[in-house]
Formats: sequence, C-alpha cells, structure tokens
Amino acid sequence: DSADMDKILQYTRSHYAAPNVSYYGTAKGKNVIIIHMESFQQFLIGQKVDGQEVTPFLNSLIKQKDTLSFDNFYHQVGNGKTSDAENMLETSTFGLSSGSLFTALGTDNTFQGAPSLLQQYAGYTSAVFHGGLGTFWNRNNVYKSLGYNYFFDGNFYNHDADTRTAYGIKDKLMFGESIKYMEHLQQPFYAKVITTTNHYPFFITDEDSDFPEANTDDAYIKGYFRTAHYLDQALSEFFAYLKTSGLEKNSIVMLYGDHFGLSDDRNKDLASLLTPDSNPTAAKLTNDATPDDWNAFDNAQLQRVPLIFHMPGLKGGVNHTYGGEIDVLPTLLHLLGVKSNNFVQFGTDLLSPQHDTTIAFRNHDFVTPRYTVLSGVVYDNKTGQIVKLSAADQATIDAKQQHVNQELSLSDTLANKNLLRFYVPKGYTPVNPDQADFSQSLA
Ligand code: GP9
Ligand code: MN
Repeated sequence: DSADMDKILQYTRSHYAAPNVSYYGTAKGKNVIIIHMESFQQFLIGQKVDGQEVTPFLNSLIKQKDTLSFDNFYHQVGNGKTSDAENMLETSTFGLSSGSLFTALGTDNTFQGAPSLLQQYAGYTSAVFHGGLGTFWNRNNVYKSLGYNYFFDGNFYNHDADTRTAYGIKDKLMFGESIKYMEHLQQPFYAKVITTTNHYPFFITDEDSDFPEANTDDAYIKGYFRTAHYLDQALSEFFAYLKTSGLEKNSIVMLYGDHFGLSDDRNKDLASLLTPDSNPTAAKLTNDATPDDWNAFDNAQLQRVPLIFHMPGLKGGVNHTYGGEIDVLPTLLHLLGVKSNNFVQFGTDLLSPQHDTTIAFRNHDFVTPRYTVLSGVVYDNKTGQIVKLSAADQATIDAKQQHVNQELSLSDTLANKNLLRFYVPKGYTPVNPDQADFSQSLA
C-alpha cells in the first residue's frame, strides 16, 4: 500500500504545475462563494430563444472586466453526476469508474479536501447550502470527511408546498434564505451553494419563468431553457445582494456547471435550435454538425460547462485554455495564495503556463486543444472530421491515451485503497469527521 502511495506521489509531484505569478495570491484572504449550477452547459451562454437571451445575467457578468471565464472547460463526471463534480472540485481527484465515490467511499475514506486545506493553511470557515435532503449522495457524511464546518441542508429551509421542488426548493428562495446564514459565517469563509431547479425533468411553472418555449417537440429541451433562465435570474438577485451587503468586495465568486442537462440522444433536436451568431459553443460546432450528421464528436463538444470567477480587481477576460473539473482546486488554491505542491491532486492550475491541457473523461475518452479522441477514434477539433494521422502523430495520441489511463487508474487506486491515510502533507492535521455537528445553527 505504501508502495502504491509512493507511485501516486511520484506522479502528482511530477505532474504539478507551478502557479502563474500574475494570478497567485490575487484573491488572498477573500471569502470564496461557489455556485454549483445544476446541469448547466456552456452552450446556454449566449443562446437565444425567440431573440431572447436565455442567460442575460451571466452573459453580462462574463463581459465585466473583473470576470475571468473559461470557454473550453469540460465536465468530467461519471455515474456519480453531481457528486462526481463536487468530488473533483473539492479534492482534485477523479470520481470512480462506476457508481458514486461519495456514496461508496465518502463516509470512511480519508480526504484532503478544500474545506480542511483552506481552514488549516488560510484560516477559513466552511459551509454548504443545499435545499434538499442532506442524505442525498451521502452528503451528510462526506461533508464531514471533507472538513466542512456547516451543512445547511433542507432542514434549514422552508418547504411549504409552493416553495419545494423535486430536489430541494426553488433556487430564488434558496439563495434568499441562504443569505441570512451566510452573513453570519466567520470570515474569511468558503461557502458552496448547490442549486437544483435546473435539473431534469426541467419542470417550471409560467409563474416562475416567463421565458418563451423553444420551437421543438421535445418538452425537456423547452423546459431546460426555461429553468436555466430562472437560474440566471436567481443568480442576478444573489449578486445584487452581494453588492448591497458589501460582501462582493471581500469575496471571489466562482460559478460552474456540474455536468450536462440534456443527454446525447436529445442533442440532434437541440442542434437545430442553437444560435451560432450569439452562442460561442454553437459557433465551435463544425459546419457539418447539422442534425442529419450529428455524431459523437459533436456530443463531446457539448460537454463544455461554464467556469467563471468574479472578483473586484481580478484580471478578467475569456480564457480559451482547455481544462476540466479536475483542474479547479489547484487553480482556486493558487488564486488564494495557498501552495498546492505538497497535496495529492490530479489536476493542474488552469492559469499556469505548465497546465496540462489534456482533459480525461471518466470513460477514458479525452480532449486536447487539437483533437477529440473517442473510443480511440481521433477527430480534428477544427473540422470535426476523423483524421488519418501520421505515425508520429499517432504515437503522440497513444502517449496521451496512456497518460489519461494512468491518471484515472492512479486516482482509482488512491480512492479504492483509501491511501490518503498514509500521507499527511506538511503542516496538515487529518480531519476528524466526528467533530462536525451539522445540526447547529448560527443564530
Ligand atoms: C440533488 C442534486 C442532483 O441534491 O444535487 O444530483 P444529480 O441528479 O444531478 O446527480
Ligand atoms: Mn447535478
């Protein structure tokens, strides 16, 4: 076991990417507010229905000079969906090849997650806000293992008939109610808000969304635009609150989409609705990506999700770097001025000149800035066509596939053998999950 751990450390140390000096520590001491945008895909950004923007707030946020966003950022989840995304963002390790790591291993495994790292190396308090059942995805146990101080689950929210939804309560109400707890957190804090309204089956009443119905027979696609629009409005309200409360100037807000909302079998119908003139993701689809010849390459293009950082004074812009959910934690730690070189993390800082731009999907497919490789078939990102590679280029692809296989397998070994028990970073005290009591309020 300790030999396995050594192998993993050897890998993560050699794969480590040093921080970008012009970003390192620029958010030092700020509160971190993370907004988990449920099922939110990048193609929603800029998309229009009947000439109306689906996400007018996010579209304007991205254009602000102190907003940094990524437009080639991919989700990397497997069967664990939301929980896989959370696991990658909190730990920079992959979910499992099947099932959910949170559910299977979240109670007993040793984690070195963001809440405990930030508490111990930077004095942060941590909290999660989620309007649903605390036991969903085993969160009530995992969050203790991750070192969270507070978990405001459904018990803390009003669940009257007109507020609740399948997975929690309506996002606008959830943000509204979360604010009163957030205000009382000891600063600096690391707080994650998990939205749920934009979740399959994307049901919303006309009262909650006046957004037009897209021109399709697919009720889920119609609903998806409408619930995403509602989420966008909820975000706008939350940001307005951050401004008036004064929290905005002491905080960095990070928003991300956890995974796809529309499954591949709906993408053909979706394709004819996408608006390439205003939608950057649609514009990246190749000309041949009409509903008739929609293929696996095109499905892969739609696995982009947003990653957005907003902070007064942040060097903003749309960054085209290729990366995925595994890369978020080292990126965030470096923005906060916390060194990550002693941590066991599989991702690399998106802002580092040494960032690894190969994005591993959980099924071993992968994307690079030039190629998309699906079941060993190589597509050119520019043309969307299958490419015939020279022997030398094929060797490069083979090496990248080996690299993808290696990182997934090392991460699996780490999780399945609970190897972090055997490695304690310098200056770190392992989390004692029994210490947390999530029933306490802040009153
Ligand atoms: C429920 C929500 C949904 O709490 O996070 O999880 P998902 O179905 O997207 O994995
Ligand atoms: Mn989800």
